[in-house]
Amino acid sequence: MIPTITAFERSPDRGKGLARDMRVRWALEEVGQPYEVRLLSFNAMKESAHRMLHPFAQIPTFEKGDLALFESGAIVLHIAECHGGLLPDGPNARARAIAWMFAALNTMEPPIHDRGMATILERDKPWYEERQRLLEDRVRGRLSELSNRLGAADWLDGAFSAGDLLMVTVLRRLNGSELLEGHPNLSAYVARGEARPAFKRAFEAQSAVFTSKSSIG
Ligand code: GTB
Repeated sequence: MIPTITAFERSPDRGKGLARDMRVRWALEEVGQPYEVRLLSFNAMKESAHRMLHPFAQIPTFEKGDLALFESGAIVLHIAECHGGLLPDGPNARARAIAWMFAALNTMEPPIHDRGMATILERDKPWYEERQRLLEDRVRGRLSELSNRLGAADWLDGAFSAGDLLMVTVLRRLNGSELLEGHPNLSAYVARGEARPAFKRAFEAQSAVFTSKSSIG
């Protein structure tokens, strides 16, 4: 059965793959699961038909048979549990990989997201510069800790896992910033993720929305 996911009809990043459908596309590509994409306008996303799938009227969602899921982390975990390749087999290694999934979404993403949102929404506020410094310090702190833990390893805990997949998508939001480039091992880690064939296929599929209007992943 081919799952259907939802994505923005017009993402504000214009195809840079920063919206959260990218992590779901990447996970599906990693496990070799074909998928379809329903593109939504902002208005359609807020209509009751979509709210039935997503209580907060956002993307992405995932539908397969009688299962409908929201929350990108839950969707990636579901994909990883249904297919081999994104989680280790041993129970301890599997639990640690899932801990990295939570760390990506719960520890790293909030300060990175807050900084990104402030740059878009708060630029005209008199306190913008001061708050931005605080937000950047929080991101810097987390990046240092992550960089120390990663060290010279390729991936966070042994082989590439769903934890790395989520972490790379979270860190990509900082691509081109001195925050990420200040940590050459983290820049290389992101580049390693982006070099994976499955990432490239997912990236092409989402950027095609802006070029050829393709809707098949
Ligand atoms: N916790 C949820 C999850 O992980 O699935 C969060 C989902 C979410 O934030 N979805 C966003 C959305 O639907 C799109 S991804 N927003 C519309 C709304 O809330 O009304 C966030 C996003 C969008 C665009 C960029 N960008 O262009 O750089 C980056 C991230």
